[in-house]
Amino acid sequence: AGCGGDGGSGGSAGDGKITMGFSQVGAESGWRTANTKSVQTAAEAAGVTLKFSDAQQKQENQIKAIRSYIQQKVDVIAFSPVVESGWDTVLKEAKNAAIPVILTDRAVDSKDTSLYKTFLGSDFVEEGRKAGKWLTEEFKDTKDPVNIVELQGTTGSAPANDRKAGFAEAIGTDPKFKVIASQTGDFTRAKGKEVMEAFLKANPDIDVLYAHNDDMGLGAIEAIEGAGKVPGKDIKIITIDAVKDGMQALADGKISYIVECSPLLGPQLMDLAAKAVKGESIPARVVTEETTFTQEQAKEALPSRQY
Ligand code: GZL
Repeated sequence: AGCGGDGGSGGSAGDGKITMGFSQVGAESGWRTANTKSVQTAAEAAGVTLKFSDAQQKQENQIKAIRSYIQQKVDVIAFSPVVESGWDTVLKEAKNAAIPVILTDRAVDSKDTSLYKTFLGSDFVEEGRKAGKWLTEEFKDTKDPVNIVELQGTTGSAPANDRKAGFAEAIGTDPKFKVIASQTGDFTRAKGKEVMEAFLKANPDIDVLYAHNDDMGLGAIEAIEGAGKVPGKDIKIITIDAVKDGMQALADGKISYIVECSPLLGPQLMDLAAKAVKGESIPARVVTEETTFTQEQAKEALPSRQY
């Protein structure tokens, strides 16, 4: 890097190093843990000074964290918005302070897209479509109704809204697919188990569980086994993420199919942040590369999974 010079706003020590303020959703799932590790490791590797906060899945904590990063005059702010709405005010404050903002993982529904430089993360509608497509394939020869229960992610979050929409679009092609119950499990195992217990009590003949993440699916497996049913056999289970514990359950035949959602956003985030701080143009949308796994593919992939 060149001589000291002005390394951007007050956040950097003038040595070209940048300071990033990162507001993380929380620590609600295996995915989130892997995502946090990816961001922290990538910051270290990129020589980015990282100020990191965990919002315990509360929007007001994220807003507080972003305000404190503005006060500290960091060079760049990155965050994963726990829900889609309610960000315009604080994002306008960051814009007025001339601090670039990068959305990672989840999106916001702000109409004013000048409030952030880019959104780096998965296409959650496509993830829902992939889950639905597998189901229509799996049950293509079935004539009877296919009763589906759905464990939604955090209410109001982009992944919950979009995974629900994508799945509904894919199964909407055939009226035999019936979503007989759909409720949030807040992306956690505990809540997933609790809600699945209620689903099982109210619905004797569930054929399929569609869970918006592995963790809720793993909690639901405990409920299914507690009810004396066999997960993967009596009730087919489709989840999204492909974290290690989910992949193990897939390899063990308890989960039937997993749509991957990669949490490894750290390196791309640091590249985008460095460019944003320098005022270089960056794409408004960077979509994560990710795939899907059957039970056989999980057995092959497990040994080399990073998370
Ligand atoms: C998706 C991410 C979701 C994961 C969940 O990108 O926001 O939040 O699917 C996590 O496991 O809790």
